[in-house]
Amino acid sequence: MGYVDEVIELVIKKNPAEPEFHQAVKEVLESLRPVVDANEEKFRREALLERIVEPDRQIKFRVPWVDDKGQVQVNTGYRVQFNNSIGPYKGGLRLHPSVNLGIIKFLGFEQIFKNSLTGLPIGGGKGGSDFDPKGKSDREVLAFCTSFITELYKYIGADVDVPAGDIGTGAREIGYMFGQFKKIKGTYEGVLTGKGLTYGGSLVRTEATGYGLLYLTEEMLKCNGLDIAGKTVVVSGSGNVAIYAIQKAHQLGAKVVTASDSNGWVYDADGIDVETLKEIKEVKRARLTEYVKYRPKAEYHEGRGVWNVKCDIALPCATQNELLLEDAKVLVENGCIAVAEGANMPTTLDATEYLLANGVLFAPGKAANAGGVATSALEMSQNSERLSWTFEEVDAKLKQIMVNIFHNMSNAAERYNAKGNYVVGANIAGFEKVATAMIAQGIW
Ligand code: NDP
Ligand code: 2IT
Repeated sequence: MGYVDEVIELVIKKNPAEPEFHQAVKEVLESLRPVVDANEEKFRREALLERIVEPDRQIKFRVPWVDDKGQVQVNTGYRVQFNNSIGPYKGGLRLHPSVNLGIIKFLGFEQIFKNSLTGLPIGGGKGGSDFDPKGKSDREVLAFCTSFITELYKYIGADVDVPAGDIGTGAREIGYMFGQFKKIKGTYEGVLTGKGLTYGGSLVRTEATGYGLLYLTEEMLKCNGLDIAGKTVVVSGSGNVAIYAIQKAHQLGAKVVTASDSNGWVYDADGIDVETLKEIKEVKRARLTEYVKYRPKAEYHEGRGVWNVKCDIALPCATQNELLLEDAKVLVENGCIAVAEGANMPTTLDATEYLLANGVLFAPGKAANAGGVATSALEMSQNSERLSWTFEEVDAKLKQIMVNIFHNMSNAAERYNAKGNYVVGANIAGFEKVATAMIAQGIW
């Protein structure tokens, strides 16, 4: 058995009941075969793959808080510090009832290579809790966030580990967490990113993941002789990533006709109205059923279904494993030319293979959604120099980073005889820098 297969087997054996982590490891290691084959003896002697699939440490803790009825609730908190060979651990905090260790590990593992691709000095980590912010009052969210940081503060810091937002964690939660960190640690430092603009946040961070997704998609199309203007786009999700992906797609002359949440989806033939979506999701924190009240010509459908809408470009921006093989088949049948992942691992492995085999341009999440964490790293830079850059400055840097990521993954794919396979290219390009740093730093 080859080294790659041995390590995949080892991961499954050592981490049972963590299917999302297995999936993420498989995707990365399968892509690395040509690099591993060319360096097998050295990598084996150094146990490089065994080390890269084992987190530096996993922190799991109790998060007790009091709800509005005076009842004590108990959630589980996690922080997986996966790899800090190129910089402090960096990655978001997911607050969703589905959160478990395997999900945080898959996200932390992806983050290592994503962060490497940004070209910025950030290592990989991820955290979160099975707390569900939906339907909770501001006071309950504050109670949870305060308790969460009262434990997590011991393990994070501007030069150690810098968490940020992810599903269920936005500006409100980051603010509450920053306040508690400051109170108990007594330092005013860039320990979290995605902060409010009045206390160390960066302009463009809110928009960054969605905007970055479109900058990379635009470059991918351009380099394949295509123009994004005039294209019909379907988007899933209606959260932070989806909203700003839709906004930038419209600015670039494309038309986005769908958005979704975990209950259903909307089709708006005139193009999704971003201001309406922001009002419903960012201000009212309501369900997507509200959309048709503002836009009577639009349609609301229960359940899933955005991938059945005819489109040129599909942008999954909700969650993992939301685009299945059957969806990929419909997309291909409907003439879809490109899929770019705004979410982390939204496309299953068999769906990805099907899209690639059928000539669909496919930008994997660790490249396509890297704009969020890249702008977080720009927030860290601004915090370190105690200055704030303008919107235009940050946006220009973000765009350049996304264009560079596209070319780095495209070139890496070509170097290993996999021209146009950006999954292989992104994994190899992300891995090379981390591997070089790990080997240079001895055995740890
Ligand atoms: P939000 O919480 O702002 O929005 C998440 C959206 O996805 C909501 O519309 C939500 O619907 C939907 N969703 C979440 N879980 C599920 C589920 N299990 N089934 C169906 N729909 C679901 O999160 P973000 O927009 O920040 O994150 C979206 C994705 O992008 C995630 O995969 C995240 O890891 C990834 N990402 C986020 C970055 C960021 O900067 N925020 C950066 C890079 C990647 P509902 O409201 O009904 O739950
Ligand atoms: O998946 C991700 O890259 C994020 N949720 C953003 C992480 C960050 O540190 O900004």
